[in-house]
Amino acid sequence: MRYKSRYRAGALCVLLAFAASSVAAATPAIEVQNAWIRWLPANLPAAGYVTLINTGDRPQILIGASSPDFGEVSLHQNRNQNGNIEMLPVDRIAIDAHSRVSFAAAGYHMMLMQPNKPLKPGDRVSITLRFAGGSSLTVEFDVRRPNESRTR
Ligand SMILES: [Cu+2]
Repeated sequence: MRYKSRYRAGALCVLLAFAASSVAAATPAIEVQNAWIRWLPANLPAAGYVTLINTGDRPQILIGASSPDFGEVSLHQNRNQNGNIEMLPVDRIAIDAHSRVSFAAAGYHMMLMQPNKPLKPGDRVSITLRFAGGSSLTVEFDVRRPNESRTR
């Protein structure tokens, strides 16, 4: 009798584990901190910064981003080429298991091109981050002046 009820509990655990893994396919095990957009005057292109924290046991790979407010969002990295800072497109940003990538510190940013409306400090912009494996995460970014980057 006791044996039987243990077996049932085991079957329930398997079901719960299965349900949890199918949810994980849609939403990555990623926490987001300090999502902000550096606003520049005179229609200069804005850049998005964020800290992505991988709370899971598997690496997560950011492969793209999009926003209803911009025609194009691309991943860029600043690199020092013989003393000149150049920005180059990157097609993936890996976040190892149980680690974080801070865009600003790693030289990454999201280049926001073709705005659908003028941005101003205080606005919020929704950007969807796409990860390898088909999961995605929509994040609200605060639009700030460059000298407000350290607030929050
Ligand atoms: Cu750029």
